[in-house]
Amino acid sequence: MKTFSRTVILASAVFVTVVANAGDVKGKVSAPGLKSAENIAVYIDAIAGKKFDPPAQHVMVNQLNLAFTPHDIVILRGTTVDFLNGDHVAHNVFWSSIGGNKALKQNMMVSPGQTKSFQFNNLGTAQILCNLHTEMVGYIIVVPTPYFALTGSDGSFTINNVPPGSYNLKNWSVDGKPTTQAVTVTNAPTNVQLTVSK
Ligand SMILES: [Cu+2]
Repeated sequence: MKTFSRTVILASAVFVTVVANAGDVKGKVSAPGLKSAENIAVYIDAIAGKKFDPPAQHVMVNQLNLAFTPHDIVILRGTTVDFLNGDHVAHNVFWSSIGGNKALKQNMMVSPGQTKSFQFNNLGTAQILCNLHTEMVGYIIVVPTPYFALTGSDGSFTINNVPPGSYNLKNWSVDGKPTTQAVTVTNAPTNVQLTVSK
């Protein structure tokens, strides 16, 4: 019996080491009054004195079965998004603002099989729509650091590899009010609880 519990403890210790690394900011968003705690963007706000180069890696948003797939993405400012049309019908992808700035509106026709790319150099959220299919909607959330995550269906999230330091943790959701909370990241995994409401 003694040997058995020892084994269990050792096994759990190994498990924890594997899933939780130093620099991981893990947490859970509770979203009272919101439609869902899923697909809430959680990110570390701009860090004074730190600049992040536009990533070479593009992110793809497919237009598949008359839906933007994935429905929501969070990207570092400067990221290029490839809008692929995986359907057999044309789509007219557009957004009327980014972060509320209407000067950043964009409109592009994407033929079946075609990809149109766009580099997002401004912070804020773009609601992407299609002129031809009113049911199509998605969100692109452009943030100032590469330290971001989207919540899962239960509101949980993990932001990986955050360097030790003190930061402001922000969030964005379709129907909630964005909040800011301080977070201190050390060499141990950090746990945070967030509440987002209307
Ligand atoms: Cu469409």
